[in-house]
Amino acid sequence: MNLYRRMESVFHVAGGSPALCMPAGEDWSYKRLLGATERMAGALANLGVGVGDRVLAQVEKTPQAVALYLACLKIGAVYAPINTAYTNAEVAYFLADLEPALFVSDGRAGAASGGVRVETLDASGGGSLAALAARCAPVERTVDRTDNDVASIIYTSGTTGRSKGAMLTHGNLASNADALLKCWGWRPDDVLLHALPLFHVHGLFVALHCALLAGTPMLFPPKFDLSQMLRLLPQATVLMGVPTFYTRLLGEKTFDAALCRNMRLFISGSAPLTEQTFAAFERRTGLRILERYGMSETLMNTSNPLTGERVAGSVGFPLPGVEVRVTDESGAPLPIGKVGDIQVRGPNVFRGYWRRPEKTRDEFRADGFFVTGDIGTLDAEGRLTIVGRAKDVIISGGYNVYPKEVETALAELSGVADCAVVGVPHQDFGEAVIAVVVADDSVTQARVDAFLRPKLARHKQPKRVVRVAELPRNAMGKVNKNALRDANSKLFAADENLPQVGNTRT
Ligand code: MLC
Ligand code: AMP
Repeated sequence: MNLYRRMESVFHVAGGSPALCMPAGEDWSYKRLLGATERMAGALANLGVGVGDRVLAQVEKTPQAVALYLACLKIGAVYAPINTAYTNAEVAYFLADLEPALFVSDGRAGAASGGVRVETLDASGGGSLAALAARCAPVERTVDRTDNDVASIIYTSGTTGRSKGAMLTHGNLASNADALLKCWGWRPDDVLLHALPLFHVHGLFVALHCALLAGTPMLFPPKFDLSQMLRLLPQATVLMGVPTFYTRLLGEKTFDAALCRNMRLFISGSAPLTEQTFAAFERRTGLRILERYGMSETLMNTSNPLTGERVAGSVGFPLPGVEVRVTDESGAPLPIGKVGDIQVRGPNVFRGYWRRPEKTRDEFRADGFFVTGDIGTLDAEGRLTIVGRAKDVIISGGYNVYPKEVETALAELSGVADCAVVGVPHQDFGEAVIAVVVADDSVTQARVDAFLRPKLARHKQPKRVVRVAELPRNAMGKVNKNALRDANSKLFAADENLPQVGNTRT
């Protein structure tokens, strides 16, 4: 059924109790969120957006943005959020690929819409769409949808460096939320500290859905801000974050067990949590971070247990209804303890890539298992440990960066003869993007920064440019990226401005 139908029945019951608690503004009750969603649905209908139409959204994290997402679910439209850091050049690609009926922009200057209708929703929750919603009659009717109907398209890049839209259905979203509510023992008195962005599955589906389907409050800062987090933590019972959240908290001397007095669950995902961070966090707070594993195409796959041993370095057991196997290159399942491709099957697995049937076929096995591109191993108890990635992707602070995309952009800079982009260890972001270039003296860090700024979002831009005489290549002519990673593995080791997790003690 339409996922929003379930949510609205929860909202009616929750009524005047808080839904979104704004650190710098008025709190939103469930009743207010329900009303805002109905008016936003009115605005979308007024603009001619209907069942199956795509809505591309590049909007800041506000209650109005939540109402926009919920309104899309309600009227059967397909919500496609993209990172607010994307440049206008990057946005042009999404507009062309998605062909949305509407583009909701944060109102930045210079964005060309390629003929698509544009409305704005800005960081204060204002803008032309908000103004229209205030004028429109609320729409009460929630459209019928089946489990198989697409609710959202989440863009995720492939090894080719071009983003593909992963089509997630109402059934994918609902089943995954149900599994998480159960596994994480969601309680009526839970208060979620929601500090993630709203344009990825972690913040939009995992975090938001748990709270909305339980009718519990969220503390809703616009982004992760360390001092604000320290102020909000004592009011919260659950935090979901990427590992950078935890290393930053540990880097703060005043972060201690007393601030976590009401916390029952710290959840980490989207990138590997190091055993060092896991151990340092337990020493400081007495609490063990619960690590789980997911991706845009599959939502959440595995989780460490709520009760029972949470093992550092492991991402835990398959969620209820989810099957996980580890195979060799031919697709044959491997025995316990062997390292191979992680494949996933279940109600959480997406329907396919938007307008890319061949790519969809390539990534599924005949028996319905999806090839994640991650490499791992299962132990005798059924716990999964991720040991690496087959896909050429860098995960920086929880954001995926595709080297090919950065290399293609950088190759256009005059003076660059050859280049390779890799991720190297970084205390704050886990991995940092660096570019290794064969180039003349004109190719400085400053010139690379200035050249890439209008082309690529900030997190994709190399934090260091390293010049070499030539790139190491194998007999096939392919760049040996492992050699580049090894040679540059200590590049950020001496950065004293970064939180040193291992050294912090209370
Ligand atoms: C910001 N910057 C980054 C960055 N985020 N650089 C590399 N990697 C990142 N992730 C840039 C900024 O633009 C800035 O550039 C500089 O780095 C320092 O900025 P900051 O103020 O320290 O960054 P901040 O705003 O605090 O952001 C850091 C962060 C944020 C970790 C809080 O990146 C974040 O919220 N990440 C979460 C991503 C996420 O939700 N992932 C889920 C994907 S879903 P300058 O100009 O100052 O040099 C998924 C599936 C699953 O993976 O399993 O969940
Ligand atoms: P995305 O494509 O942005 O959804 O990112 C998904 C990828 O993030 C996965 O394929 C993994 O490589 C990685 N990932 C997510 N959770 C974890 C985790 N707990 N440990 C290691 N990697 C993770």
